Amino acid sequence: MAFSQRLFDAIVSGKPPLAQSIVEQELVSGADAMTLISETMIPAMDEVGELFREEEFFVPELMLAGRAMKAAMEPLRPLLAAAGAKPAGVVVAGTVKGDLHDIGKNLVVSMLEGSGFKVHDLGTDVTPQTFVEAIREHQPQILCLSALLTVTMTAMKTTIDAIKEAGLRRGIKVLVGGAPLNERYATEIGADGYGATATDAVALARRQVGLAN
Ligand code: B12
Repeated sequence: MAFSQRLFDAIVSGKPPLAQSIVEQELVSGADAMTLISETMIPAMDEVGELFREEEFFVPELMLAGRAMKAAMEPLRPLLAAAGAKPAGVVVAGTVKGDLHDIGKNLVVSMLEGSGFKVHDLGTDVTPQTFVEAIREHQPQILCLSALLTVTMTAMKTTIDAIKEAGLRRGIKVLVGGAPLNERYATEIGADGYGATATDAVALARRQVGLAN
């Protein structure tokens, strides 16, 4: 089954334990992890965003839906990670300063791990300096930056500039993503690539390390 109305409703209405148990049941019935994410769970978050925009939902509902999405991701995470085999490269990832959204970033991290990348996830609200230090420490080939707010998109540029100033820009490919971004903005701020989905993140990362898709 491609679309699960029960799961969609459990996420939109912000019920974490219910959302998680529906995912577990769907998996037992043979549902595919990526199909559940792309055809039910992401559309549910889009619906929540729409209800927030229309002022039918407010921050508490947004938070509950976010928690339900995270709970629903729990049983899927090991399945996404199990999909890959040999280490493909090293990645540092994080949501930029001022931004607390991490559901999309976590999906990108899980998918990259599933494709064999070793990912150092710095979490949310990550300062440019913390990114710089993590690059020094982990020597990644790829940096993944995520932002969901128009006001925090600019922190991506600040981060890229800080990496340049630290003399670390040459050795690393910077990939950016998040709902308010597009290809043009990515080019403007000097990123190496933009991806609209976690699947794009994997394709871009594989390309950057010279692996065919
Ligand atoms: C859940 C949510 C929250 C939760 C976040 C919980 C969490 N742990 O993440 C909470 C309640 C904390 C929250 C808070 C706020 N939120 Co909010 N939130 C959302 C919501 C509903 C869903 C976001 C989400 O998880 N989407 C699902 C994931 C899977 O999608 P995604 O993040 O886009 O990621 C995908 C791609 O973008 C891509 N991707 C993501 N990162 C990367 C990185 C790379 C390198 C690549 C290649 C790809 C990639 O791959 C992902 C998977 O396919 C959106 C609406 C929406 N539909 O986007 C609003 C939304 C983003 N929030 C919004 C707002 C305004 C806020 C608040 C300011 C509200 C307030 N007044 O306090 C605060 C800001 C807090 C802060 N400082 O960050 C606005 C932003 C408007 C704008 N243009 O700036 C939105 C768009 C809602 C709206 N319609 O108005 N929010």
